[in-house]
Amino acid sequence: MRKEILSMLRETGGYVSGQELCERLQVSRTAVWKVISQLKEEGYGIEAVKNRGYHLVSAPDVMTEEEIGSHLRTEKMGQSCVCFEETDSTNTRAKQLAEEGMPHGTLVCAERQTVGKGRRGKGWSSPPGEAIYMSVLLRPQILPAHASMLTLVMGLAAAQACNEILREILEDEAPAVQIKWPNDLVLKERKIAGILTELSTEVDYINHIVVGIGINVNTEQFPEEIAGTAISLYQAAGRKFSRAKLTARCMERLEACYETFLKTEDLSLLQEDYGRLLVNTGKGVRVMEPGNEYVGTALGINDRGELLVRREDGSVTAVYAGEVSVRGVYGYV
Ligand code: BT5
Repeated sequence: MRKEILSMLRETGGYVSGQELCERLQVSRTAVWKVISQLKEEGYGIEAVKNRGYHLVSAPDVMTEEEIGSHLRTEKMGQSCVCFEETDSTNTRAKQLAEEGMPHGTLVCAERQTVGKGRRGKGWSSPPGEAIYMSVLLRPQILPAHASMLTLVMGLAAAQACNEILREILEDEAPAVQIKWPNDLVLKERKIAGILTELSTEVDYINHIVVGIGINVNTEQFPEEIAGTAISLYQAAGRKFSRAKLTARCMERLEACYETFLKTEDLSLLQEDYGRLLVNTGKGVRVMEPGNEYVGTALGINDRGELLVRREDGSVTAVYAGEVSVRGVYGYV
C-alpha cells in the first residue's frame, strides 16, 4: 500500500484527498493516515492541507522497493524488485534469486556493496548512499552466442535514461552521457558507469542472464585510485539526482530496448541509436586481445554488436570480446 500511495501522490503532482486514497485502495482513513505518518517519519515531506488533501513535497534519496516502484512505468522490468541495505554484490544476489525461480525482469538493488565486482576479477567501488548498484535478471529465449549483446542493450538503455534525467534539469546545457564500447558509460571523458553481464547457460540454451550496472549518481569524491578517471552525475551537473527515479527510467528504457532487440535477436534496430551515443566513433583505439594487440580507428558497431576497427593497413576488423581502450578517454594515452 505504501508504494500505491506514493505512486498516487506522484501521479497527480498536486493534491490527493484522503477520500480518494481510501476509495482507490479500499482501506480506511485511519489506515491511510498511518501510512502517511510512517512515510513522514522516513523522511518524506508530505503536506496535509484541509479540504484539499495530501501533497508530496519532497522524497528522501533512498533505494527502496516502494520509492523505485512509485516512479516505475513498466510491464515487466523492475516489477519484481529486491532491495538490500547492504550486500556482497547485486549480481551475486540476482544469480541466487534466479536459481530460486524469481521471474524475468527482477531488479536487485543495494545501497552498498561489500564485494562490488568489475570484469575479470576487478572491483567496483560501492560506498553507501550515493550511487546505483543494480542487477536485472533476464530469461531470454535466445542463443547463448547472442547473449553478450545484452551488455550493449543495457548500455544504450542506461545512457538514454541518464540523458533524459540530465536534460529535464539542464535542458540544452546538459552534458551527454556516451557509451564506451562494450561496457562503460562515460561523461566528459570519464567513467560514470560500468556494466557486468554474467550468464548461466547450457550448450544450446540460456538458463538466465544477469546484467549488472553501477552508476555514479551523487558521488562527491572518489577513492584516490579512480579519482582521475571516474565522474558522477553530481560532479558533472552540479546538483543531486534521485537515484530511485533514475533506476526507474533505466528500467523503462531497458524494457523498450530489450523488446526491440528481441524482434531480430540482434542490434540491427538499435544500431543507429547506439551509434549516436558511441564515444569511440572516429577515435583511435588500441585493441588488446590475448596475444594480439593492434591500433586502429573505430568506425561504429555492426548488427552483432561487434566494434568495427579500421586498421592501419586499411582492412576492417570486427572486434568481439577483446578489451578495447579508446585514445583520449581514460586508461589510454
Ligand atoms: C565494470 O568493470 O565496469 C563493471 C562494473 C559493474 C558494477 C556493477 S554494480 C552492480 C553490479 N554488481 C556487481 O558486483 N557489479 C555490477 P571493468 O570494466 O572491469 O571496470 C572496473 C574498473 O573500473 C576498476 O578496476 C576501477 O579502475 C574502475 N572503477 C571501480 N569503481 C568505479 C566507480 N565507482 N566508478 C568509476 N570507475 C570505477
